[in-house]
Amino acid sequence: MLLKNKILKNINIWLGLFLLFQSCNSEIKNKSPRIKSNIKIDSPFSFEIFNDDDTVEVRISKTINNNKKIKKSLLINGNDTLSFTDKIDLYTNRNFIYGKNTLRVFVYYADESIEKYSRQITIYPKQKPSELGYEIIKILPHDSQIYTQGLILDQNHFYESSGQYGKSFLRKYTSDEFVISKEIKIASNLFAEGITILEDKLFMLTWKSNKGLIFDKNTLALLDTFEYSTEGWGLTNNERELIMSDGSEKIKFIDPSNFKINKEIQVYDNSGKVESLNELEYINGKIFSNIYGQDKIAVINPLSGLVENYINLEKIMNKKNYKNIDVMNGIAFNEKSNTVYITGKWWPSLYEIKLSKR
Ligand SMILES: [Ca+2]
Repeated sequence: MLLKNKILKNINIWLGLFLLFQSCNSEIKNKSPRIKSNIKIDSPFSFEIFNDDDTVEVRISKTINNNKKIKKSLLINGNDTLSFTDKIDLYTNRNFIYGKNTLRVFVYYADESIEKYSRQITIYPKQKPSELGYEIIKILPHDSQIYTQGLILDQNHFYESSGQYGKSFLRKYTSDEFVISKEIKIASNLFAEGITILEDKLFMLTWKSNKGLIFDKNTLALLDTFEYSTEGWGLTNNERELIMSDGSEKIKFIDPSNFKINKEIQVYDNSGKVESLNELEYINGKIFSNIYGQDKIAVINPLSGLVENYINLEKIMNKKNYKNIDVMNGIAFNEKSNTVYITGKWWPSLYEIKLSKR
């Protein structure tokens, strides 16, 4: 009997909790926590896509129940602040960046209240990237044990990082005889990624550890570490800033003295965002980027993120001749000869190529 009572009591508690939960739910439904919108943005639509030279019409209207008198409206776009009443036209070639842009609208009422609204739009470049041609100058040996993540030429040495957990290393070897001058193992919990040399320091990213390593470029002695919030993929520099990819369409420009992000660009071509940006090389004012999984290099404008050219390297190597090779990755620039070195993960060759306009 006692047991029965206990069960009944438990059922009652559960029933009570259930009813309480139900009533809470209906209360939330009845009293919407959403703030009432007094303004509608009629144009542009959310996530609407525009091209270069398009006009973006920004148009707002009051909702039916809004009787408040509008004193003025402001549109904030990038660094521009524009005053308008209910409609204003913007040109996409003024202060927009390729990719996602957020337009902010501030509505000031006569009763001193202010409302803020925002809308995201996307800008695509109109221009289709042209293809660059290439000529193979030389085919050189490449250690097929290297799972190439970063490749650079600095004076008479190549520096190359090899990835994977427990197997990552950094190698420095001569560019003429391919003799190893120095090689160091990377801690087994780190997956080595992109490398770049700025002044006498070699900076290395790691894939998912949010941790970068700084080495002395001569001795490869570890000097310091740094942190970042995204994955680490490719790395290069413009002599002032580190330039970093993270596997997305974004490229970050980082101050090497404090690792703060100075700027970020979104990489777009005429058909949309270009993701999986991998190994990087800064060549004559442009960012060259391997695209992960494709034998294709994007030549990117560092100011706008526009892909100006593609280099199609699908035919550089007859892959049927080789087993166990992975994706193309690795771009290094030879300033003296104005040539570019290309390789891939576990590739047996390093290709020296000269680029040409088609
Ligand atoms: Ca490189």
